[in-house]
Amino acid sequence: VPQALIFDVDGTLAETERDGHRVAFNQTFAAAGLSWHWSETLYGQLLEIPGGKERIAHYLDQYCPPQDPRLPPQADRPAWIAALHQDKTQRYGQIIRQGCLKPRPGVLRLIQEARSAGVRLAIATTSALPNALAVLETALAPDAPHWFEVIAAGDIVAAKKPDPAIYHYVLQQLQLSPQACLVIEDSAQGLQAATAAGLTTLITTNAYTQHQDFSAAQWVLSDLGEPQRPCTVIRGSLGD
Ligand code: XBP
Ligand code: MG
Repeated sequence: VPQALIFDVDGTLAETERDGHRVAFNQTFAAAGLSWHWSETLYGQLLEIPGGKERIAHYLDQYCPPQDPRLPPQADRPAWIAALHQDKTQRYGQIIRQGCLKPRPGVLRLIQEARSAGVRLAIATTSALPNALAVLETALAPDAPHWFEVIAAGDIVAAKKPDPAIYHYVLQQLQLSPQACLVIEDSAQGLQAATAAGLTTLITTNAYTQHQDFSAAQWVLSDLGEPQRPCTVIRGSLGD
């Protein structure tokens, strides 16, 4: 039994990308007078860049003409992107808090069992802190942020996943070795970050990540399962 569980947020605790983050980005772009629209398919590709600001910067680089006169000059772009992202965070919070976001199967059960067994809990997410809190409070419970000893989010470290920095940070805060912890993630970038920090990872896949390379994971499951609706084991043995 691990001493601590470290959870990713987006795609792991709840499905937040397609109808949450993606919609908030598009609302922000429209409000800023930009003709950008991130379709479900394009968003799947853009998800390879974790972090909202990083994703916008990547989109500008790869999909927009370099000398577009409607865009600010290169030197002003980091601040412009940060402002867009701040607006997106606001809108995402509204979408999540007004909606009826459900946790993924088995998430609440595992967290509750861990809490009653005295297993410590932490969060390691690329998303901004207000967004992570909105998901915890809406999908889990209003007091859920207090269940987690560490909530490491967004810019708390300089380099986002797949860099291991966020996991190093969580381990340092918990004062635990990687061997004492288990990570639950949904994406290859998250798995790469955790693995590089020496952590063992359980993957629950979703529509955006199911085709990714999870060979470094200890277990790959469709989800965490419920007693009435068991998960599908994609790789690994639950006896391990
Ligand atoms: C998911 C992400 C995030 C969100 C956007 O991170 O890649 O970038 O899509 O979040 P994780 P922000 O699965 O590690 O939680 O706009 O708040 O950056
Ligand atoms: Mg994720």
